[in-house]
Amino acid sequence: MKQRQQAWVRPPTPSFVKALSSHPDKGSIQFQKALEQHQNYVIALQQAGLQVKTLPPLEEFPDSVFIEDNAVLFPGKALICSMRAPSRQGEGAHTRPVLETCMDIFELDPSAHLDGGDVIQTENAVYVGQSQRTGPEAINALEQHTDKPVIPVQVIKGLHLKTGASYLGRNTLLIDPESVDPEPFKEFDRLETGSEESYAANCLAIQNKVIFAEGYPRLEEQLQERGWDIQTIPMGEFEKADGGITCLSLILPE
Ligand code: CIR
Repeated sequence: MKQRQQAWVRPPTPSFVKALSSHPDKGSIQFQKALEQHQNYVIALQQAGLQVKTLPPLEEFPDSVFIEDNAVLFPGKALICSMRAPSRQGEGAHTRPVLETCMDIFELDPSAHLDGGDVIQTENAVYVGQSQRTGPEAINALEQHTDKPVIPVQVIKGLHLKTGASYLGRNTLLIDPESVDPEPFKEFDRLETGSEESYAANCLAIQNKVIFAEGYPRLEEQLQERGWDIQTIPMGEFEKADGGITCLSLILPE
């Protein structure tokens, strides 16, 4: 029997209220509510057919719930990121031992900065955001681990490339062109968020199912019309910490 694809998550801890954020409501983050939203997220992953593995929470790292940023995963190997934000720099060392159990590990040179949230992988290319957190050195570092072309993308607004764009599969890309330069993605069938629904640009597709932030009805309807099966979940507490849906998991390549 084929094994289910795995998703790894790390629940928030009480220190999550001190997460890095540029959001105006960051002062009202509620830990208990974040924990409930995280539990809902896990259920959504399971309902999408993934096997979820929960790693221990890390109280000393307020942003460690955003585990996507710790590593870039390729089939059979993981590139552990070297993160620019000082308060996040020790997170990768905690995620590495679990990744080591099932794949080859490579560490990014500490002089090169890269967050996993800046990497979108498609069938034909690896796109890397040039953002507040990820610099041009990451392009070369990624090229050493993939045969696909590595294409830089300017992040205009927001934290990461994936804050403003998501690849769903079937050549479909969701994008906020005010946050992410759309030019490198012109070959895709693009669905634009508009500035009011920009937060929903970050979503997670598992085959035909899309885990999607609650409260963005226009985009939700457009995706449904295109045949995607949408599962909405509340993301308010994570949004206040500049985090989106993909940030909350590491999905192991099949
Ligand atoms: C940070 O500033 O690092 C966190 N508060 C948010 C990280 C979001 N991660 C992601 O987009 N992959």
